[in-house]
Amino acid sequence: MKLEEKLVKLTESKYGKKIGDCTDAQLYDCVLQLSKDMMAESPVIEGEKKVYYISMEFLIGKLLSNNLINLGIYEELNDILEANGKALSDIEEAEPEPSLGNGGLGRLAACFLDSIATLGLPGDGIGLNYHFGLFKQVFRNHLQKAEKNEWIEKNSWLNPTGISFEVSFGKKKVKSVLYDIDVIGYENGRNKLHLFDLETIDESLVKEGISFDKEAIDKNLTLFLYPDDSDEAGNLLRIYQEYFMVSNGAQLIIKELKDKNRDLYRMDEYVAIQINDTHPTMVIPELIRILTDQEGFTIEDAICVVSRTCAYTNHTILAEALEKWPLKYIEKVVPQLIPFIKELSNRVAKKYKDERVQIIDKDQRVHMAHIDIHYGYSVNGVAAIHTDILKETELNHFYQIYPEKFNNKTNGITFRRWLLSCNRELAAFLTETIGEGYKKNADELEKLLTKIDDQTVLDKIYDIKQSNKAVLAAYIQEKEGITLNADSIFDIQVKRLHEYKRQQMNALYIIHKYLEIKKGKKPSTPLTFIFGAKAAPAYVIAQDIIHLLLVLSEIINNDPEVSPYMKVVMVENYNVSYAEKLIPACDISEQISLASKEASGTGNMKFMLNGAVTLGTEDGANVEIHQLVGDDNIYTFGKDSDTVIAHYAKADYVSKDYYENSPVIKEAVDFIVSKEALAVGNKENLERLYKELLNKDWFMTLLDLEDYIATKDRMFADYEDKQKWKKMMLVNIAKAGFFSSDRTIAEYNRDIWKLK
Ligand code: 26Q
Repeated sequence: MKLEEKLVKLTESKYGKKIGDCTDAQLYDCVLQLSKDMMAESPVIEGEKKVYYISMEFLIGKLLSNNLINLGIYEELNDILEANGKALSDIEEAEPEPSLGNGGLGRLAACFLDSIATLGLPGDGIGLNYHFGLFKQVFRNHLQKAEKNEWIEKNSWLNPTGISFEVSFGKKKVKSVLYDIDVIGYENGRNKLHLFDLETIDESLVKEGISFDKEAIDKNLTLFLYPDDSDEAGNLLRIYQEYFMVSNGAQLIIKELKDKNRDLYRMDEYVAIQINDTHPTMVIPELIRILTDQEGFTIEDAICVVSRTCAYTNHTILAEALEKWPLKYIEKVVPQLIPFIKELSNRVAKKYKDERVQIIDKDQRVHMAHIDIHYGYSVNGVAAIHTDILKETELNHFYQIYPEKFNNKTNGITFRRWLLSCNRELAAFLTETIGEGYKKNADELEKLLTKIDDQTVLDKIYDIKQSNKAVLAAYIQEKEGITLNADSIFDIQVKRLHEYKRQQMNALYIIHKYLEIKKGKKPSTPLTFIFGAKAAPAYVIAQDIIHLLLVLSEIINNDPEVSPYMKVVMVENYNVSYAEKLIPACDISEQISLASKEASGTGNMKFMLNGAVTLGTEDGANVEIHQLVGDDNIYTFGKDSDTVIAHYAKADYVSKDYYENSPVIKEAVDFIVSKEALAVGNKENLERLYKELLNKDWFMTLLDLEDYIATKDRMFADYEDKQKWKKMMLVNIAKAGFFSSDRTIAEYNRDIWKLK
């Protein structure tokens, strides 16, 4: 049956209407069904060995547009709808965004699933089906408020499977239910994302905002994604969630092996388990427990085969983000795991005396990463500099023991979502200019370099950017009620809010620029500063930084002297869908983390691919971007990672010295508690932030501020040279091929999974 006939059949049977008479929501429902039916017909990817990517987060974003692209029917459907007076883009708006992740790590997992299927590799995701996911962010009185995010509708991408397992928390038992989401490769077969839910989940537990009874585990377990990304203490609920996920995951893996009559003693020949950060670490003792208690393995055999099956990815060097759970907590949640964790720990203690490599430390805390490193066969970092720091500093004592386990896998992004879907105009132009090949082989983007002197190509890339900026300006007008000048420079920083990412440094630049304009020094081209970020609700300073940004936005946008030259926007509830609108419209990509702290970053890659120029420190994957595009096509500044690491080692960074020695820094910092700022903002928030910067500044904002200001000013000046800027855009696009997650996944497979 033809596509149009299929759709007509659906709209008529579901709503008794013709396509043109349906609402966008009705059409979304029908197109959802149509895609699901087509995906179900696509063959499941099979093979001897399969990878399970196990992760607390899968930040998959809306799925419609991507699935249509991967099914190869986007254009055709677009035309059909248009012929009926409908727009696919409107229909896409009707889809709710699943909010199953915090940020980078969760989005990476989603990109990886797309690439695993696209490369035709057998590989499934294992995670949790959080009903309200990560909180929805709203702004009230210039402060972030968290609300529940209801995203699951009656008809959705979730397919009930009928599969259910029992999970024991000591004597308490709960049951799971499994939902699958099909993951369709780009013009390839199908894998699955397995999301476990609690059978007895009770949404009515949530009354106000995001508060609920934390004790009622049998009702709350899969309500929320713990909204903490590396700060503040974790809690028992997080451990309950982690164990619920891994116990279900382990049972599913063993069930699938048994269904295929595989010999469990040779599990490692059929299965690789990629542990996404330490959050799923308990899968190691859990598998060992199941194999010994239920499958008759000796502890020796169980440890041996599990260790050859599990591989660990590290995403951070922030000490506070490395999970260390008190043994007591784990004992309270899953007493049955304790003997196994102790056994694993004892074996290590017997062999190695070094306190730094122990699993259970002197304070009876369990270092989750240490379980992964001792009892997994691979440890990887997510960018070259990050892996080097792990080897040389953070995990050096482990590297000494197991040099062969350590490897780098520089992150990547799926070009289906971050180019073909979010920037259709650019993708179409690239196809016209260098052919279709880059869609499957991202390195072919380099062909664009042959056009570096082709004026039509340069102009067109620039024009597409301008048109994306106009689209974004209209969207921001509608959503945020702020009018932007589409001809201004769009300078964008979007990512989770964290001091190490230094949104506060960007804010200080904005203050500096504001004061300069006040003094009569106007920029040649108007400037637009855009932020998007959620902050963990318990992370106090992060809330203060959001407050400052909202206060600055209020002051500056309403100042008739300044607002024609600069505007500041903090978009509400930044998420994947918002990113898809912001990234294609960006001129300057802010990647300004304190060197050594950002493991990789993946936003940096998305911006580059869409023709933005990076303003960044030599951190994470920025280093590799720099190497690829060369000195002339990136703006770097700030102290390097060695210098920063030395400051920490010697504890000799004193922020006040920088404040006192630089009138520019002093003026900007003082503004935070100026009369003007206090007239709009709260004393408590602003004073706390001011004091933090002066007395602590753990992430060394003031260390790099002057260099940042100078470099950013140079960048704005260079923007005036349109020809130069256009060439920089082109080089950035052309060199982005390396950051395709297809490349990353091919490397995981070659070095770690060895699937085929
Ligand atoms: C830990 C303990 C208790 C509760 C929560 C957590 C927790 C939750 C989420 C800790 C960390 C995270 C998320 C980390 C993350 O997103 N890291 C990012 O991973 C990206 C993909 O590799 C990198 O590009 C980023 O550099 C890194 O910050």
